Amino acid sequence: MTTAIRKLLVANRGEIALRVMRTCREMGIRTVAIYSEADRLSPHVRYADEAVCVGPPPSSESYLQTDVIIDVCKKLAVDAIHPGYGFLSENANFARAVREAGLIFVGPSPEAIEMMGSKLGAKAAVSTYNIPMVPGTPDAISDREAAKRTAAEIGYPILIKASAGGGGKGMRIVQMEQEFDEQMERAVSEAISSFGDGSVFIEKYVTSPRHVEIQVLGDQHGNIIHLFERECSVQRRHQKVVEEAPSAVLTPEIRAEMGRCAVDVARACGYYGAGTVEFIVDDQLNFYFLEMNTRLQVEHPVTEQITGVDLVKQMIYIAEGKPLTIKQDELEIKGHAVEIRVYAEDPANNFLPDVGTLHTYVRPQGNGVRVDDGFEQGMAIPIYYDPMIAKLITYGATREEAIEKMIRAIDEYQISGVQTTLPFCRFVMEHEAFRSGQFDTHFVQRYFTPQVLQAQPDATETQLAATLAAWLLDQRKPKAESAATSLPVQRSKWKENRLR
Ligand code: MV4
Repeated sequence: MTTAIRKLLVANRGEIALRVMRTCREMGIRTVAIYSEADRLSPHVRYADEAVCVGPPPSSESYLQTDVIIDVCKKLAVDAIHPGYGFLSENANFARAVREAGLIFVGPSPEAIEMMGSKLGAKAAVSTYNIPMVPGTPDAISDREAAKRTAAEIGYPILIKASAGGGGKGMRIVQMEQEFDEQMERAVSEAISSFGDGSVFIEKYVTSPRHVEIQVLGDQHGNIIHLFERECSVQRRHQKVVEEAPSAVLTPEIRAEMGRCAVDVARACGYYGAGTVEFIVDDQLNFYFLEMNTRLQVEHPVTEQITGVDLVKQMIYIAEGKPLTIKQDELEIKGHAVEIRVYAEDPANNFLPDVGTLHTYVRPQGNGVRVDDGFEQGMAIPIYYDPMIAKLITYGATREEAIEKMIRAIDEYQISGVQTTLPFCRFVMEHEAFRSGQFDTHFVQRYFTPQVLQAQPDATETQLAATLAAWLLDQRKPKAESAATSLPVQRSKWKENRLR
């Protein structure tokens, strides 16, 4: 049975809310935005066909208000809710409440969310399939001495992980047996305080892993496909900074094998919707299943670029109950895509959030450049939410070309009023280890110091002042005589905001 979605509410904000609404518009689906008092002027609010304020700025009083959101759906005759990422996207109770209100949740079943929300649950679910996992304990640790014996068997260093954890929270490295008790106590108390669940397990610590994840799509009829991998090893404190597709190191054989495993992981939990199966890959290219993310991910655009598949469109079709029309053997990787996350953070100052007003905000354009953002020039970046300003995605025939386009696009990007991670991303793009593809999750730790940003080419302040003066003069001329209509683009300190 299929149910047509005519009107969809996006329970999110910023770039992802816009991203989802754009596809809805292409599909002829009417859109409803929700927004907090801090987001009244946001593009996602203006883009939507209708918009409703759901509360004060803090997320807990607005974007996380299940009952309020469902009420809005009833009042406005909404058929479906897309949760985006973050907020309520991986909240099984929310998905259940949506279903019980007679609405369509554009995502997986509450049962699948629940199962994969627990790392131990996920491991148990896939145990009947032939999926490589890091050696460790299959259950929550109840007997510490038994766990120590397991740790000695698999060999130190080991990692203690919280079953309910995510994004590296509640994770502890244990280098040797002497540290075991202390780290175990820390891990458990961190797990209890962060997740209200003290279940932990241990795994052998893979010392120099790459983070490679596989995008999957499943329909409600049991068809599951994968859309190849994304490599997300360049990250800082579990915050991804650069993502790309495909990975620079996978062979077609390993890719096919990982894809098959990812499809089995999805099958193991009766998955439908878009999901991501996360693996770590060691320096011998052995891969191990870690966990599954049951949402549309921030970095999904790189997959869209190399496959030509609109993932949000597929999510909507799946939610309507339609069978997948894409066949696995019809899919192929075409070209290469790179994404960087542009944050309002100061890379010269330990990446401290630097929220403020976007005095200058001019996006890069041109062939192979995609910018997914939720801001406009003059807007303030609210302190209440994630400080991501934009995702900048470039696409080229080869990895080299995508990287070259990225450097060009970073140089075109003009942001002033806040410090951003653009100079840091430029550093990554220029780095030999990144260029060669020989890097792992320790890339930032290993190579980045704030000093490396000083070495980047840029205009002197004098040059910049001259450029600005010329532009200002030009602006005062009558329109027809005007030689330039916008600031000339050069490698400048605009993005580093020296003129604030
Ligand atoms: C690991 C690991 C090494 N060995 N598991 C971090 C987040 C969570 N999703 C899994 N993580 C890791 N699990 C074993 N057995 C190293 C990491 C890890 C990591 C993984 C992916 C991307 C970035 C990372 C940064 C530090 C540690």
